[in-house]
Amino acid sequence: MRFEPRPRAVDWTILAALALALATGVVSLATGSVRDGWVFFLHGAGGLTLTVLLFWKLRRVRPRISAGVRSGSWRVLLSVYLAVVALAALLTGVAWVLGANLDLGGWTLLNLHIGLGLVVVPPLVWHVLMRARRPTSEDWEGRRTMLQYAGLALAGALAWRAQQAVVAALDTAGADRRFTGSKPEGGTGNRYPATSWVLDDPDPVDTESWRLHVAGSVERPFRADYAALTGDGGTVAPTVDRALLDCTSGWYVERDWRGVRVGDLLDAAGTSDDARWVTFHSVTGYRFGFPIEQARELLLATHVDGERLSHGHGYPLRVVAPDRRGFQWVKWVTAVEVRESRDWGQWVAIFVSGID
Ligand SMILES: Nc1nc2c(c(=O)[nH]1)N[C@H]1C(S)=C(S)[C@@H](COP(=O)(O)O)O[C@H]1N2
Ligand SMILES: [Mo]
Repeated sequence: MRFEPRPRAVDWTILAALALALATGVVSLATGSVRDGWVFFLHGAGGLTLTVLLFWKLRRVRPRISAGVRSGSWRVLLSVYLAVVALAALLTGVAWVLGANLDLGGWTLLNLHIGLGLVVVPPLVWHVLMRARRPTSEDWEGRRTMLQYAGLALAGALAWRAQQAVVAALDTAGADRRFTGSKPEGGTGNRYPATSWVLDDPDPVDTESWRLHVAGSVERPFRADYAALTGDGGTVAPTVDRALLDCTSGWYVERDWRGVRVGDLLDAAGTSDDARWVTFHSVTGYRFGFPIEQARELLLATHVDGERLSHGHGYPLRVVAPDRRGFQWVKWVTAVEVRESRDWGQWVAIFVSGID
């Protein structure tokens, strides 16, 4: 039996695998919960399967490519560009898993992988629009095709498993990765990278004038000063949560965060019956929201491992959101807004905040 499916089947499977890799890649950025571990598995196994498919395809079209490049056909050149970007995305993904990293001025090899993944999209769309041929039933027919695809899926899963084993055996920097791909940053307290993900870079917050506003769909909106939140003023009792901050740049730290439980703040304000979401606003305009039941469990931290938060890590107050990716841990919080509906604008705000 020939292991390689028919050309058109290979092409469409590449498209499906690319779509899967892109979709799981995007989704993986927004989740940090172990329950969503399968998303990361599909991303890894799908990427490895894609490598095999691309190998078949490139071997097949090689003569056409050389002819096209020699005659300077821009269509072929664009296709070559697509192949190069896609292969670079695969390569950087695998290299990251194997423990490699790069210092790209604050960006990591994982960021580069994400960037390459996004750069694949325009030439891919163009390639599909220009060249896609509808597959005929012959391309798929029969038990053979089913077996080929079962084999492919199995090979992807096994390659993924083997890769995990190799990394563990080599004990490279890749070995301590979480299922999200992130690697540990050591240290204690404030000693770990301070990350602002696009442009946020506020002046240090002056807690003489700073207040936390609790408002929106509540019965008794109020403001609290810094002392009230650290326990000195006694509005709400501080508590400590051990929680893991996992940034999509590919690192994580685990710390003891001390602060006030959001549920206590909401109880003090008395939420209305229609309250469904809670958005945390930063002094920079950055903001992120959570369903109210989840928001109640979160901590607004003033301290990390017993140290007052440094400016870079969000002094005076930051969100601590276990199982959520770092970008949702809003820093320099100044308002807790109780809402009746979801805040879609946050997806714009996290990209454009800090632009003045
Ligand atoms: N206001 C604001 N909060 C923010 C960010 C930001 O850019 N602005 N970056 C987020 C991202 S991407 C991460 S990973 C964490 C990083 O927290 P750290 O600076 O303590 O490492 O903060 C989050 N909170
Ligand atoms: Mo991040």
